[in-house]
Amino acid sequence: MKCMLGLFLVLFSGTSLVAARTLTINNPVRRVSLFPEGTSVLVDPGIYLNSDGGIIQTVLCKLGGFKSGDLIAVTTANASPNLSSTYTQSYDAVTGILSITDPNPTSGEGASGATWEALLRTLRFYPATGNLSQNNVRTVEYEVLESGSYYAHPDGTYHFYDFISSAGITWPDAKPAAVSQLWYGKVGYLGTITSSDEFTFMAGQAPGTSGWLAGCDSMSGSLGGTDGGTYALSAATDTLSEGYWKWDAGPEAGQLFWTANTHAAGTHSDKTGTTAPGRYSNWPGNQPDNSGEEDALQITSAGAFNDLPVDYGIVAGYFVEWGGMSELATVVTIKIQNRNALKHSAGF
Ligand SMILES: [Ca+2]
Ligand SMILES: [Ca+2]
Ligand SMILES: [Ca+2]
Repeated sequence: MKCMLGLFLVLFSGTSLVAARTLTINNPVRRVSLFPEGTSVLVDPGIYLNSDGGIIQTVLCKLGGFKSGDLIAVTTANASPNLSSTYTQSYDAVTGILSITDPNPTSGEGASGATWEALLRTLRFYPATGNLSQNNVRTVEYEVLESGSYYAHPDGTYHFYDFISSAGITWPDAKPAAVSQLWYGKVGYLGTITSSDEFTFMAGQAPGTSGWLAGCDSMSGSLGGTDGGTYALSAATDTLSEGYWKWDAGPEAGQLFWTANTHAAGTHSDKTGTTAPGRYSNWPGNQPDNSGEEDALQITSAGAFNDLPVDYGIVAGYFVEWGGMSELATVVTIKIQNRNALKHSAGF
């Protein structure tokens, strides 16, 4: 039986990418023969990886709509990427995800986008025997993960981070600015930190650089609880919420993470306090000090929490976070469709 497969390549590109490498499919529609059965095919021998962005650590190739026995893998049969001496690849036959990792991306060949591009051009699809004539669609979704840009959050989703340089930006301006930052179409928010691991990851986006986080102790709404409130710059609000530090963005919006032990209305000596149960803080011994009137949270250039005036004019920028994603960012989707099925497309 002669079998023919047509490859239909469909692009779903993101918008307003932040420091991200992107993949572009070379040929949106092409057809190849997979005869005889057992023949494999290069998914896209001309795939293009742009030269912008950070150092690539991992590329995930997710085979969707796959049948038991399907396989995707990279091979050096048609290219000679230097990465071949260092990369590892692992295919999960249950999820259909191929993970290709450079174990030493910062000093190895991972710094070269051309090397990764050459390797990805060798990605090959091996259809399961006996499934060529079935009316189904295979997809291959590429996800390029740059070193230090993503974090498997304890909430079970992936979170992405970046530091946006914006010298002198105030906290009230940084908060909406973070929302205007998109990661593959996902809306960002001013950074929130719920663990020491996340602090390390967040601060690692800009070592030695000061930047705003979403913490605030000038909140409207309920006091001291675990929810409610949002930033409000008014003397009355500040008096009531002084010393109660909450996150004012993201999934943690309204969560209390720190209460000053010496809190009292109008009292500003809140250097000693208590991290709320299950929350995280990273104040040094002399902070927060509410020196003058400080109601907004930063990571200092020394790598710790500090409270600052909301309109403090010499912070270098802000940390933005994208969270709650059930999957990693999608770069490209390729549909692999049985040619015969085109004649009966109502089934799709
Ligand atoms: Ca967070
Ligand atoms: Ca304060
Ligand atoms: Ca301070």
